[in-house]
Amino acid sequence: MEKKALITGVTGQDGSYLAEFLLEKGYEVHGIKRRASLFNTERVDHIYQDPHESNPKFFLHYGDLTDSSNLTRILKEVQPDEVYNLGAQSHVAVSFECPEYTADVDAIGTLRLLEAIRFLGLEKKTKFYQASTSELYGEVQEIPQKETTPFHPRSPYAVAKMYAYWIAVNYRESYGMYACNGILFNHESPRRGETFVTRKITRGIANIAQGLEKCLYLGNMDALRDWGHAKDYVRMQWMMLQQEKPEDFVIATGKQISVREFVKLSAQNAGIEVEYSGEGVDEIATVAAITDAEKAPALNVGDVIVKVDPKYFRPAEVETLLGDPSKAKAKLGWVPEITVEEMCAEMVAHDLDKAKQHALLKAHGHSVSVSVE
Ligand code: NDP
Ligand code: GDR
Repeated sequence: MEKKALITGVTGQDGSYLAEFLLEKGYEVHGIKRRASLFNTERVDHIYQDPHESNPKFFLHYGDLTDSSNLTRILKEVQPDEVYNLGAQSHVAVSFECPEYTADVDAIGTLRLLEAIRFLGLEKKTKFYQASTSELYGEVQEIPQKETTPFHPRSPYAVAKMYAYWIAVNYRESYGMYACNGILFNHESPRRGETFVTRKITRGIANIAQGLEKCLYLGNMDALRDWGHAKDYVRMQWMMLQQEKPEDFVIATGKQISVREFVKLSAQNAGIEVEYSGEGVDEIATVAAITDAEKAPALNVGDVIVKVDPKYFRPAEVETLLGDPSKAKAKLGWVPEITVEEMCAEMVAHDLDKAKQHALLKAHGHSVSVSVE
């Protein structure tokens, strides 16, 4: 029998890769999208299926994690075998600006979904995946972090996700639900939101190389992250729901690099060697050499392309994260296939393509706006 999956956050980075993955596996896939004043389905447009055609396998429903009756209605209609709760206000820095909303969506939204499953009597049928996060470790108590490492969240986002983590565990223990947490470390791709640091860097450097922007402003350059590729991580989300018993898993690469190193790597992929000078808020990255002038026609040796802007510092920072994915490897045979170097190359190539198109439009007199945050 064909399985049905429901994905919250289907229009996001992970939701789009997961929907593709499940469709390839033969699932009927339902996703929840939010109402927006502009189209917000760009990441899933390529898998859109016209509901008027015969036998569609991909369905989008309007909904929101803040709306219990809506979630209950969709769950009742779909009767999913698997629910992937990926929807969230997922930006750590923004959670300091909008803490109450973040708690409502990320913490109580998870409770709403679990409670709707229970209310509908689906708790023995529907398996539940919760998008937990390495941000739970925050002020790290142990290096590397594994499933047993104590939590110390450092942002309203992480505190909300901590509630979601424990409520998923609680529904598992209280009602025998197949509910599990994937404690995922940072994962990126060309579909990563433009305000997360990796994408901000690859996009910023591509735009600067093509003459669309002058300088990239960043916050904490010392932050260390264990960055993997979203494609590898959604595969693991599915694997976690195919076990006999629900368990929580850390998903990570086991390797970390700093924001500063990620800038350097991105620049190299854009045909530029950079050198750093200055310290703290005065640190800058300057073009030391151009290795591929076709990729970076707008730059000259000596140009300053990265500066620090303290507005990107967070009230409480997570300085270092490094995951230990041994349990996932031992129990599920999961290993990441894409390295941070390969991922960075893919992201820069994608953003350079876009920047070249924009530069061409600009050269022909069209107005091109490059949003920066
Ligand atoms: P994105 O920010 O790319 O996607 C978030 C999704 O949630 C979007 O589809 C967004 O809709 C949707 N959403 C936001 N608010 C609501 C709401 N109120 N009701 C319903 N849907 C909502 O995140 P990622 O794909 O990167 O991450 C997926 C999940 O995994 C998130 O829960 C995130 O917190 C978690 N996570 C991510 C990691 C990462 O490194 N990427 C690591 C660990 C955990 P819209 O498109 O309309 O904005
Ligand atoms: P993070 O990702 O907070 O780890 O959360 P992000 O890419 O936003 O930050 C990573 C690190 O880079 C530092 N940084 C900057 N960050 C941003 N966004 N913009 C900047 O200009 C900048 N300069 C330096 C940050 O301070 C931080 O240390 C992501 C999200 O996907 C969460 O949803 C997820 O749970 C975690 O990863 C795991």
